[in-house]
Amino acid sequence: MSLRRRYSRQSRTTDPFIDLLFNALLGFTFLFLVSVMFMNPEARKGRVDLKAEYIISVTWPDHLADDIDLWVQDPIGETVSYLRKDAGWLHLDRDDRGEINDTILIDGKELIYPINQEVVTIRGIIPGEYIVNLYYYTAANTQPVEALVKVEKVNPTLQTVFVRKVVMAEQDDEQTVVRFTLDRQGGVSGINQLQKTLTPYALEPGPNA
Ligand SMILES: [Ca+2]
Repeated sequence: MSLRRRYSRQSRTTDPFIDLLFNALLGFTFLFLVSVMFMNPEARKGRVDLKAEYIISVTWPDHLADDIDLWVQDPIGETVSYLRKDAGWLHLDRDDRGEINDTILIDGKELIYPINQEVVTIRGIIPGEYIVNLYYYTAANTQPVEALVKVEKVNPTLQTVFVRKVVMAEQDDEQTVVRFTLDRQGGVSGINQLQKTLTPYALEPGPNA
C-alpha cells in the first residue's frame, strides 16, 4: 500500500471507539479549563493568604519619599526589623523605603506602587509583652510625617485592637508607639506607651552619618 493511500484510508476511518475517545478527551479538556478558572478565585484576585495571629502595620502618606521603619520586639527579646526580617515568630513582610523601592518591573514594564506601608506579622503566640517602635530613617523634607500604626488580631475574625496616629518630627526620631501583652489564647491586654529604644543606632555614629 502506498503512503498516500494509507494516509487517505486513515483519515476516512470512522471508528466509533476512536470518536468516543476523542469526545471524552475534549470533555476532560473542557472540564480541566473550567476547574482552573474557578480554582481559588481569591488567589487570582491577588489576595494574600496571611498565616498570622496578629498584624502590625504602619502607613504614611503615599508618594512621600520618607522612609519609616517598623521595629517590633517579642517577649523573649527577639527583634524584627529590616535588618532581620525573621525573628522568632515575628516576620517583616516588606521594608518600605519611601519612593526608592516603589517601582517594580512586571513583564518589562515599570509599575509604580506608591503605597507607603510596612507590615510585621506575629505568626505564633508567645505570651508576654510586645513592643512596637517607629524609626524615622530618612526625612525627605523638613515637614513632619504623620504615620498610622495599627495592631490587628487575625483570628477568629479580623479585629483592630489598637490604632494610633504618630507624628514623626525629624530624621532619626524613634518612638515606642505601643506595648501590649498577649496571653496564651492570644488575648490582648496591658496596652501602654512606656518608651524603649529598640534600634542599635544610638550606639553607633548613626545610619545616615
Ligand atoms: Ca522602611
